[in-house]
Amino acid sequence: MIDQSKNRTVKTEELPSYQAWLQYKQITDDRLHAIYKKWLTAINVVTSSVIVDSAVSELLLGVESMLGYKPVIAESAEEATVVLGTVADIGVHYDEAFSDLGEDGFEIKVSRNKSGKKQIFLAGQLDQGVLYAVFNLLRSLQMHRSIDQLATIETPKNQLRMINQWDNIDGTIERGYAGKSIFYQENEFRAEERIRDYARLLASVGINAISINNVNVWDTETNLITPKYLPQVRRVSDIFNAYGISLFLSINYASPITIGVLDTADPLDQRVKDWWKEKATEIYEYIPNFGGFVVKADSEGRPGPFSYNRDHADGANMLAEALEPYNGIVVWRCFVYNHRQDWRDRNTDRARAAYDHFKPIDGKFMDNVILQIKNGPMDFQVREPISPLIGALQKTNYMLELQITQEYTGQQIDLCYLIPQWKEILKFDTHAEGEGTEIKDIANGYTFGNKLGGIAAVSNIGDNPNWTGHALAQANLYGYGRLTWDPTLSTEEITCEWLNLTFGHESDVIDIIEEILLKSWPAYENYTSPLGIGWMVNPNHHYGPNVDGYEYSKWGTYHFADRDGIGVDRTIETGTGYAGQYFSPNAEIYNDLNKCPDDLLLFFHHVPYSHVLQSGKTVIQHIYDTHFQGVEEVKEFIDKWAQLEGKMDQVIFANVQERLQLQLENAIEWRDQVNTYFFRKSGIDDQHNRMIY
Ligand code: GCV
Repeated sequence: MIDQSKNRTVKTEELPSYQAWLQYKQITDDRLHAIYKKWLTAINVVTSSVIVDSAVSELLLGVESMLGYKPVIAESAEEATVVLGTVADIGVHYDEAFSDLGEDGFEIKVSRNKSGKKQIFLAGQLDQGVLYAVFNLLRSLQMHRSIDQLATIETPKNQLRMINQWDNIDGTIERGYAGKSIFYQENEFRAEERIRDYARLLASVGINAISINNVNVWDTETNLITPKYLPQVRRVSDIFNAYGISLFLSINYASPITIGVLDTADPLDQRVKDWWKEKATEIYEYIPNFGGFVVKADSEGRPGPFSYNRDHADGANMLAEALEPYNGIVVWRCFVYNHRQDWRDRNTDRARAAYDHFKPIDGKFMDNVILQIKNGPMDFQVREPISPLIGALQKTNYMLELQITQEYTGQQIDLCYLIPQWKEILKFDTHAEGEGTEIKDIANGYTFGNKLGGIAAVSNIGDNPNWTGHALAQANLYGYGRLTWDPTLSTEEITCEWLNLTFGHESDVIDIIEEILLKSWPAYENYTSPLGIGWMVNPNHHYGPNVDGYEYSKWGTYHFADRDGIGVDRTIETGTGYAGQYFSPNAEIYNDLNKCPDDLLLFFHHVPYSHVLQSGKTVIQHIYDTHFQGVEEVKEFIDKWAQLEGKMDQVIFANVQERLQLQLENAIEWRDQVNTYFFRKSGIDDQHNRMIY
């Protein structure tokens, strides 16, 4: 890209859209600049480690970029205005006491020492806490907070704060909408600089674990755990470790056959156990800090223990035993269902599958296994109920899985800000231990006293210069990290932070973007599939409408629309019984046609088009109204965005403007196909006589 004013090519790394929320914009307010400058002149580093080195270089970079000078590294306490290190190391040099911070926690203290000197202490319980303290301080400065507001004590609410890359080693990304992989190209690893910048972005929002390859582990990727690739995996691991992030690999459950010499992957076969033990030893020789394995087994055609009539506890424990001596963990996914269903079969219900498979083996998993459960029982739809398995498992470690990449929510062509959706998920009351047993407290292991807990999410980045394809989709990655750190943060707080860090502080800019972001999930829901039924997308790539696209397929995702009505009967009495997998009173609410919330009605009930919703509208009129409304909302986004021209970075402006036009085309297609389909099926007119084809 040519910067006309400087008459030179601007490097990708210099683009604000590349720097994302780590732009460290210059502070132009003289008063604020002067205050910050007094406090940030000399840094005394009392802990020496790779992670603390990252913290120091980030602090120097941030201060220089925001305030225009580089603080000096002070040799002594006397000169220092900032003291940075672990609680223990600070204790050796200073007479300061810190709170009990927990493993990844930190404290920022602002004080004057005995001689009246101003000092900021950035103290971590461990090294990674120091890094989090630095990022927290830098965020506060970018938010233009006063010195009084800098002091804070934070401990992350989730132990595992994980990102799953679905990158293939040929450079493609399964469900990736932002270019190619930053990790791989044509079966080799790519340059490391961009990976480091990704590590910085992730660490800045508190992520502490990453799996770097697709959970569908194809033949070449199976070799990532062999000496052919382990040295390169080690290099990537070192980059992430320097930012407090441990590296995991997705493995092929059938590895002993695919890359070993065995004819079985039976988890109870001693040869298989030994193979994995030797493999673990080899991996840890290369990568002593290796995090562990992520496993998709018996799912969508991937191999698993079912082939040997073993259950998933047998499979997971066999791997866990191999990793245990090295403190490695097994992340075992619960996305297990029959993907070869006969659409004529009305008894099999994909929504039931995770609970049916895993509830009976609750308590059989080793301590270093953690199950990973998708937020909904189907697959990351714009709206679906919470997986009933969360709360039902009470003697097993498990964590929540979210999808940042927008597979079913507009593929980063359409805008869909997902933080409000995730907030609803985290706040959902399962009633597993009576009223107030929210997902956020179950996922982190607190409710049932689990040893491990946390949240994982599928990443939305690629090698697009702006990381996420749609520049505003960066907000989903940012918000995911922040929510994983602290699920009690409100949508408003997270949105405000991201906007200030990315766009600065002009309220006429910020207010417009905030409004668009907050309206985008409801708008997307309005013009796509109604009332919780989901799907209706084009098969395979999942973008754009195709009402019957999956109706006669094997994937178990049906809407059962006929001339009289639509929806899946999942009630206890006449349906698949899925509603009964919830605790009371959720089970009764979902099961009861009159109590079930409108937005999930068609997920739980098959109803006539004339059924009157709690909103007072009929189902068919709701379908027409929301689809017309959704398109109007996208038009509003376009008008609002146009007001921002010249008020922000031109590259970001143009990117979003272009995507919004594409979104409008998509929304119109959804509106017209869905409305026409249901008008033709039902023969019922729109009360407002709008154009339906
Ligand atoms: C990685 C859905 C997606 C698949 C994905 C799978 C999973 O089916 O369409 O691309 O595979 O979920 O989560 O394993």
